[in-house]
Amino acid sequence: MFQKEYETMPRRELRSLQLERLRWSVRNAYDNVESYRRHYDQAGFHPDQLKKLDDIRRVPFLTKEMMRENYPFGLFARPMEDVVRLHSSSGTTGNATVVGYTARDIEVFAEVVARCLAAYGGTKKDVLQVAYGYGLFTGGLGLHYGAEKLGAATIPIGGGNTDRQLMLIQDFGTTMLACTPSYALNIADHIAVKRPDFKLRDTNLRVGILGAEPWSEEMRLEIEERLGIEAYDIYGLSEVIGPGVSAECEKKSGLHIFEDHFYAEIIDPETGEVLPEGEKGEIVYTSLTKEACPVIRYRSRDISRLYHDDCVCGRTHVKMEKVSGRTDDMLIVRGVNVFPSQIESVLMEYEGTEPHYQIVLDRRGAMDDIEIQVEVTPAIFSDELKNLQGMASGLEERIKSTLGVSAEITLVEPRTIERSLGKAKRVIDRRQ
Ligand code: DLL
Repeated sequence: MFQKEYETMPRRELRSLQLERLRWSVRNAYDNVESYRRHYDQAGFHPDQLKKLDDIRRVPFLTKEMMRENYPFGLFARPMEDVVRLHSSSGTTGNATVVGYTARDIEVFAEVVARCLAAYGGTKKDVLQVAYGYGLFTGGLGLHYGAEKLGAATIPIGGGNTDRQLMLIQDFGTTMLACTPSYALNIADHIAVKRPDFKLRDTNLRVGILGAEPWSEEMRLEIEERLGIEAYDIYGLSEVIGPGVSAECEKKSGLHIFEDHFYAEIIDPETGEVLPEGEKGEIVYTSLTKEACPVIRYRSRDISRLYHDDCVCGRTHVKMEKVSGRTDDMLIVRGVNVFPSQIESVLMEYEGTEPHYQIVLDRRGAMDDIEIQVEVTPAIFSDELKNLQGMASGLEERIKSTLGVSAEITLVEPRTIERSLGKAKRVIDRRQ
């Protein structure tokens, strides 16, 4: 463990540390950010009302909209002279969200990522290839600083250029590879099609550090098998810090949230009500130590569940289930709520499919139409037409019985769905 004293802190002690830090963090926001002050004054909330941890429920939520309205620096609690780094979300809809870090924030960011790497068995003897994008996205630099903090030899290659990735894995003796799960599959495909001579299993690569997008258990198995690695989940979001909010441990059952820095709650996304432990809903985060950009009760839109399970790894921090989707990812098709991750699970359980798919939504008259394009293995594709038709209708039936919606399945040739270097684009919505 990278910071055992925090990661295994007895719950009582942890809660009292959280309360102390919560008070500091809310004060930091209220005293130094005008938008927070106005927001709280209007709602009749004052930081002095925080007497115990549960009082956090009195604090009004922070939403993505509020972050956008304050573009670029409106939510900063420190002057620019104290800010040493800026990151930003891509901002495909509306203003981008900008986050700033003080030197101390960067230190914490590196520490939590180093904790993740240690949880996957990483040590300073490792050689870590960072294939997340560098730049405004927090993935590349986040993993980079964490790997250096751990003392690993860090390779800042960034995303893409798969042949070069393979060359470095071989020549530099890479032991851990950090990238999105969709890019990991992309690498597996590339080897299968273009470099069948390349034997990944003969290299030192043994661990994948995969995150930044939802991926199913079925996809984990596929990646582990095809790349011959252990694939671990890493989670985070720019607003809260970047990667390193939570990580799986060797048990690979849920991700420990580093609760000495991030306080998590689950709410009902419709009513905003806090749900009891174990129930599924939207995760809300509060940063407990961030100086430049405090987020207090930030509605992440990510859907998960929180629980404690006396983990064998010894960490006392709460676990979150693998994120199954986002409230704003949820597709409403003919009135039925559908998550892309549910579709993925059905597709991947079916023999002959490849883990590359796209969901295309359209409107035919007044009706929503859903088409799922999924790649099949070369062997299946060269099969007789009637077998392909049988497979498509088999999948349609399974989608219907599992999700309750009818979808049209189109089986497509291997390698026809566009590959991503970073986060995959699974849904094309043409309904507007
Ligand atoms: O994706 C940070 C990150 C970089 C995490 C590298 C892990 C590895 P954003 O671009 O702000 O930050 O996107 C955050 O991505 O709210 C989730 O919806 C999704 N996400 C991130 N990690 C996971 C994961 C980075 N492990 C948004 N599983 C989050 C599922 C994830 N979804």
